[in-house]
Amino acid sequence: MILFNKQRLFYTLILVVFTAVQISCSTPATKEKVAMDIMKENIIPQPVSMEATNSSFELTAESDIYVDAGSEAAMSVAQYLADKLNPSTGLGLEAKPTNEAPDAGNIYLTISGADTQLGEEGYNLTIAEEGITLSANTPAGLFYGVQTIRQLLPAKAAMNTAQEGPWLVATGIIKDQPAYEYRGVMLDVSRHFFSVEDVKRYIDLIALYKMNAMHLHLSDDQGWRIEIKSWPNLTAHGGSTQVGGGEGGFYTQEQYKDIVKYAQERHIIIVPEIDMPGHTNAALASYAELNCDGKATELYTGTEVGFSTFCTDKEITYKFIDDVVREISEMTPGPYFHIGGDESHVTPMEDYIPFVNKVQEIVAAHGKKVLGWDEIANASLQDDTFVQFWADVENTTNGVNQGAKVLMSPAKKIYLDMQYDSTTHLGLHWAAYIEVDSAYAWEPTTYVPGIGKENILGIEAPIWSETITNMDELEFMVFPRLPGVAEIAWSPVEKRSWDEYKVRLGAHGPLFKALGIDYYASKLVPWKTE
Ligand code: TNX
Repeated sequence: MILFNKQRLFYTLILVVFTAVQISCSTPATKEKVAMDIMKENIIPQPVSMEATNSSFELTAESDIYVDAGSEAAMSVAQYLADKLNPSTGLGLEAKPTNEAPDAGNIYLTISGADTQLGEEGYNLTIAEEGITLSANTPAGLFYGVQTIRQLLPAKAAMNTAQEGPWLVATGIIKDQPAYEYRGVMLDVSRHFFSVEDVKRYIDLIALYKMNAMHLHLSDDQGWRIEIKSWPNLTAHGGSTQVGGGEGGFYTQEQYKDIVKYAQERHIIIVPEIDMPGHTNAALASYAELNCDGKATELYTGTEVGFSTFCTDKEITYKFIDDVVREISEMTPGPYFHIGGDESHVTPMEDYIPFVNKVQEIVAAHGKKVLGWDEIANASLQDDTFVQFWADVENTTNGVNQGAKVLMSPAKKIYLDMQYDSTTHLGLHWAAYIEVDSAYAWEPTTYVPGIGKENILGIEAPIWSETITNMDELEFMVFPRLPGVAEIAWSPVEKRSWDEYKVRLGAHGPLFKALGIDYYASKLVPWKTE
């Protein structure tokens, strides 16, 4: 009897303790909230508007990411966020479909009933003590809101090894949308080849800063980097080397499609470039018939420009271009095909103009819009041809006068292969030395007189790879200038000042470190270590 009572007491006690633990775990609302000021967070690009509510939301092991049932694309954004956060936080966040707003403690992504003013790419982010609600009109908008959430979490959330929490997010309301529809980078994979894994890593890094275009410079004098089934020697021979005489390489069509898909999942388009009629030695070395004298050239591993040209009055040249544009366009869901057109110093202008005119027609016939370096404005531009300004104001103005929109890539400001200063061990300086402040403190709508916001498609920062041989070197040149380019492309001009920006940029030091980026620690930036 006594024993029985003791036993009962024991079990009652256990029950009491168990219930108490349960109550304290399942009612996070009773927990003291940490005060946090969202205005002190360091989001890049700077959002259009932010309002603080001075508390915090905590992501816990109970949290999940809910998404309106029925949208696969929205679900994949939720899964992307879970995949980014689970390795570091260990919270086991799951992407789950729902038909209503979830209970407290969760993240909710919704594309129903968002503010139409947000447009195609904007988002509203409401962070309350009870949970996070992200709403947008499209999955792309959700994706950009998710990048903001990632930046609001501690930098170590970006690591791929287990880290200690807590995982707090400052509360407040963010309304945000981009200034320009095209926000991109260009990677030269011809002078030095970069692997599929490298390209994917670069895609991931630009996604964090809400960029949406990656232009791949797939052919040049030194290498042809994309498999063309109807002209196999382009890669077999033309892809076999690179600057300095190394092995080179190329993407098979399967690999290219894999890159395109990887980018698409991150709401980034791939813009393929086949540079012509100049910068074509790799093709001219692979097929004798593309040369006016019918003789194949030697492969080239130096860094001179402007010595090669297609034979512009041979019919086979246009058959070749048609095949190349067709095969690449079929694998490319994005709207653009870049035809290069730069530095064709050995193509007489009377040949260059009809050539560009014909190639524009070929690209249009394969359903793509033409992009070309500013020299193409010497030709008669079609209605939806876009001119990429890199150096020549006269060419670009000529393009605008023909009704073309401009992609802004001023070499003196955002050529990421330009050295920071005279001590930079990589890169070139033919356009300028570009310190971090110079790459940030310029304004696209006033940079070229007569070219205003209405003429500008967007901003793109190229990196040419004559001196850049691997990802470590690429990241040193790209970071920390890239976030500034992303901000120019996204944030309203009245929200931008170098003195304020440099503090936010400095706060991204720990994030770069968490991502394993070996960045240039410019003395102009007050870097934070944690
Ligand atoms: C100019 S920019 C080029 C490239 C070089 C680059 C080096 C442009 C359209 N043409 O061929 O790689 O300079 O910075």
